[in-house]
Amino acid sequence: MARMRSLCFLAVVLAALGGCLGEEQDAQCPSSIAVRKRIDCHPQPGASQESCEARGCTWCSSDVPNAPWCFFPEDSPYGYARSGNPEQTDKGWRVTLNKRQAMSLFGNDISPIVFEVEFQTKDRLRFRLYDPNAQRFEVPLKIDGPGVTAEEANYEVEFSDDSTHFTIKRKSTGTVLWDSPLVDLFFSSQFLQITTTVPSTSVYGFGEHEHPTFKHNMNFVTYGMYARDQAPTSFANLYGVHPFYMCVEPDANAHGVLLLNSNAQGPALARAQQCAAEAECQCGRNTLLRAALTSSEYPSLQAIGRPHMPAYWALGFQLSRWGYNSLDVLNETVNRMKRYDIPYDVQHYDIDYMERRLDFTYDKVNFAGLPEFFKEMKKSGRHNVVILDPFIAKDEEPGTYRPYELGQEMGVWVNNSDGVTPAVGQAWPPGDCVFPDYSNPRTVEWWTQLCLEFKDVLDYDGIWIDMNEPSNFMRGQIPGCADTEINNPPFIPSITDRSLAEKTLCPDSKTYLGEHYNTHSLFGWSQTEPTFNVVQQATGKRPFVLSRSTFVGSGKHTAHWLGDNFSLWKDLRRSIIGIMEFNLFGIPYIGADICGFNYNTTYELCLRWMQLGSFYPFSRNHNSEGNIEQDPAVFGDEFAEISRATLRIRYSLLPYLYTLFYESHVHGGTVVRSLMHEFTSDPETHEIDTAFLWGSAFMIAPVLEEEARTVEVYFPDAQWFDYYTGRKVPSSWKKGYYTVYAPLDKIPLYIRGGYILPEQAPATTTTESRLNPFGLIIALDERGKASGSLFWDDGDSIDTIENENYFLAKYKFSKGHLKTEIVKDGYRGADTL
Ligand SMILES: *[C@@H]1O[C@H](CO)[C@@H](O)[C@H](O)[C@H]1NC(C)=O
Ligand SMILES: *[C@@H]1O[C@H](CO)[C@@H](O)[C@H](O)[C@H]1NC(C)=O
Ligand SMILES: *[C@@H]1O[C@H](CO)[C@@H](O)[C@H](O)[C@H]1NC(C)=O
Ligand SMILES: CC(=O)N[C@H]1CO[C@H](CO)[C@@H](O)[C@@H]1O
Repeated sequence: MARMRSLCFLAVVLAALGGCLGEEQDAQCPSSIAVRKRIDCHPQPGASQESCEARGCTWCSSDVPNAPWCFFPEDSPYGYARSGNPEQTDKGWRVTLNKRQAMSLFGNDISPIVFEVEFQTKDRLRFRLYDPNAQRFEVPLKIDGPGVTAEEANYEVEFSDDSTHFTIKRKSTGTVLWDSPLVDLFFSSQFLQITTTVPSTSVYGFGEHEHPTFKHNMNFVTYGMYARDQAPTSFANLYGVHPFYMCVEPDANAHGVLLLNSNAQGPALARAQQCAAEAECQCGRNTLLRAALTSSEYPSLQAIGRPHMPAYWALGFQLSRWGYNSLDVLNETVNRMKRYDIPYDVQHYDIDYMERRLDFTYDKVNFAGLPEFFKEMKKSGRHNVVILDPFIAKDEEPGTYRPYELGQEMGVWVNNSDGVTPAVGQAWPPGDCVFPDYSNPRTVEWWTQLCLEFKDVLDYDGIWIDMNEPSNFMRGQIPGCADTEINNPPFIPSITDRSLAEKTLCPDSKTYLGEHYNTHSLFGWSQTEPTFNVVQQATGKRPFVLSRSTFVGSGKHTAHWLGDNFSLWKDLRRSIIGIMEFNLFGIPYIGADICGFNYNTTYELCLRWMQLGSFYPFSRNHNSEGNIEQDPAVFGDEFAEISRATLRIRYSLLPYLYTLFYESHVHGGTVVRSLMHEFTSDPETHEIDTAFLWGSAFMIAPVLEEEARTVEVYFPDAQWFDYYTGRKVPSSWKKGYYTVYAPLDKIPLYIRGGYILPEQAPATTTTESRLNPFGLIIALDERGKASGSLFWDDGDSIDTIENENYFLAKYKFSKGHLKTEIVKDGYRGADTL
């Protein structure tokens, strides 16, 4: 009990409204539970009839793929029962729950527990389940609201008449958004399970994963979550953790649920044929859920923090690769980019710029002259981003490697379970290394000092923080993990290798915030804010941070890319799903490695990827060591010209994209979004993940297949215009798929009538394009109207919005006239455009 730990497993059973097919039970089974409503009673591998029945559950096979054969019977011997009436609290009420019986699935069950409800805002409710007799680890994210009365709230929380379920309803429609039977609730030392029924199968989110579709497959699918250095593979847990889902209700309202927990977890989703569906999830000790009920703007992000405002240059095209291996090769690459005049703003420097992969050094042989090269890049209006890894070599000659010696002196590393000796592992640098514990304020001091000093060596504009899951090239630190409960819990969710230590540190390692068991998936998150702050301090400008590992709320400080993807057509296609999901997670500044990271790319794949990637919010071509070069200038004239033309479209629309980032920063919401987001009442759009929108108005419908010269594009009900010709698409193309022509040099792009998009003549860098004339694209709807806005500032000063140093105009077009309303006129530079 003294230890703070948690592991959980949450089963969410989603049942759609209306008559249900497929509710029939399996003929041979003694149970009256329909196959598709089964909840797994043996979530760890190795179930047998014997082990199943020993735990009081029903064993019965099934033909339904992945359906559990061991499941809870109707009269489950588990769960909790309510004791007494709810007691009023400041912002809601709380009630005590007692365990019903002595049976235990994984031991150490906790009883009583408290179920507490807070009416935080009229659209946001938080409920918590906690142990009233022990202080357990909680994710250090403050999510609070002013509080409203039950009458003011747009939702209603109640226990069913027989007190066996608690439900959350949307008041205006009566739709049940959450319905948890107390018999399915588990709350033990290292296992927590909660199940719920949600009102439809239009469920999105849960990350970070490579999902094959944006709308989830609900056929007993499980997605484990636990930060991991793992190239994207279906079902594998990847770099970050976002236990958030959004559900579109049958009447096109939507709500989101955040299961705020940092332990290893594994939501599983299943459904009963047409109607019932089940999502199973898993959460920790200190679960806190958010039900945000909003009608049109899904992630208002009010609770977790809104995304940072990227610098304008950060919206330019970016180039990277691991394995230039010398400044000469890099310089050649840059020179050919210039020769073809391909728009290009940012150069990234992966670990090969370092001396023997040591942080805060550069290779003075192969990259001799790098500081001067940074200056040349700057002079040409470009920016430089350097990579830094979260492991520090400990075996360098004494007196030669200050980052280690200073850190050692300051006591900044993650420690072993003894709390005093540093955890030692192996990663990129030679010899062994230690891991900075960024949750420790002393580590932040150390990191800040080193990053500031390094700025005098290489004049960087941004920092890329990689490998911060944290990655360690072994199972646990040297000499391996002790065989204890914390390192080997009785249940491990369906994460790769079913190990909490594989490719990282032992769960019993000590960080300032708590045991690694609880803080593992917060490692990258805890590194992000200090890095954001030091980049701001070092540059005196709006910071650029790119983090591989992210958690709830990371978007406040960082960009993200989808990791070490493959140069495959499948990955090209799935990148759209990834960028739409990260927009739901509040990290809109997102992209995938254009042309793919692993494997050699091909001419056609890379060309189609340059076209799609030209519309990623974070647009970067990046490549792994040992692969053929894949920058857009290396494939010859035709390729370069097509890439240049597509990027020039991006650059001309950057004022629109920048305005969308402003909206997201100030009001929350997405930058890139699915068609479902804008046309929610059209069920066809719920499944579409091959096309996407910038804001409300700009549709990108890329080619995603080899040798394809056409695309099937779905046109939701609106007036659409072909971006290239300005012509209306035929008015008969409404709510249907139409085949459009997409030769190699073209990515289909459409503008939605009713909107005004600001644009600016493109140039080779944003430094130059920002000086060019502006224009407006006015696309009228059927009534001859349109509206839009433009946000503009100097592009890289800190807090221009907070300091009101910006220009904001609203445009309205009707009856043949354009009306401009200047909302804010705080930026001088806007006068000359
Ligand atoms: C890069 O190439 C340009 C053009 O050939 C040359 O002028 C410049 O000196 C080179 N810079 C470095 C650091 O090699
Ligand atoms: C780790 O150990 C060092 C001493 O080596 C100590 O100064 C530091 O406070 C410890 N940190 C944690 C989080 O235990
Ligand atoms: C990629 O191409 C290079 C150069 O042709 C070759 O040496 C390498 O083996 C290729 N890699 C793969 C994975 O095929
Ligand atoms: C091309 C691509 O980016 N594919 C996948 C890469 O990995 C992420 C996970 O971070 C997926 O979401 C992408 O779809």
